[in-house]
Amino acid sequence: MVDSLINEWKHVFKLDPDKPLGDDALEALCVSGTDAVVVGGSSGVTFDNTIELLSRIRRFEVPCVLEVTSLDAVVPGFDLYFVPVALNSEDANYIVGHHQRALKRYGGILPWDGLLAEGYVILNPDCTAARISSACAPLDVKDVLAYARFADRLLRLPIVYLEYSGVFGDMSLVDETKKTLTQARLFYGGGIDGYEKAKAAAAAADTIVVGNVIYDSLDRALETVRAAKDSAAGDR
Ligand code: 1GP
Repeated sequence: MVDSLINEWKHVFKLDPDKPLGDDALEALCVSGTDAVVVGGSSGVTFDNTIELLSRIRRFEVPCVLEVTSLDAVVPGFDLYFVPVALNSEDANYIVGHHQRALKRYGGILPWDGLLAEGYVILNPDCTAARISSACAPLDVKDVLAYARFADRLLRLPIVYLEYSGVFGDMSLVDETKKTLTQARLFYGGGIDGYEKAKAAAAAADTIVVGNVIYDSLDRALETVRAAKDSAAGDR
């Protein structure tokens, strides 16, 4: 089952195809011990910059996932495809509309075994994803838990993703959300900028997603891998 591939993942890097990244930095990230590299971004993602980044990542063994955010940038050849469903969007396009149009175009040729839906709850109202999807945020804990249950129990989505992109979130909320899930894996992303925050987030979530810091400080980005491993070792 494709779901089982992600069940061991504690840490992933999210690389933005619209941001420059040198070969040495890319190599360091890919051989860092991270569990996977996710390619995705909220804006400026094109077929060309996505395929270019994929071909560079493919020099390494790390699993590589495309988070599909643009119909024009669906590049074949990734190990998995994550399809975001923005649960707290006030624009139905980000819950079902774009997805329905994608299936109209690609429904007959999609590698269904490699597709996983992510139930996003976008909690930083100032992030690009929140603005683009008209996310209803911030939310209180009851709202978040209700979305998490909706995704986990009703829709049976394999991933619930608490997205604080750009800011570090409320780890008690993340922890509480994880406890409500019965089968979905809890991804957390946002503001992880080094060892300490990565360790705290890895203790609260199942999988942590590290993005922006890659482009600010490669050393601090790499420390987050060790933090996730240390957290997992402490869990045992
Ligand atoms: C963004 O959740 C990821 O989609 C990671 O967030 O860029 O803040 O690390 P940061």
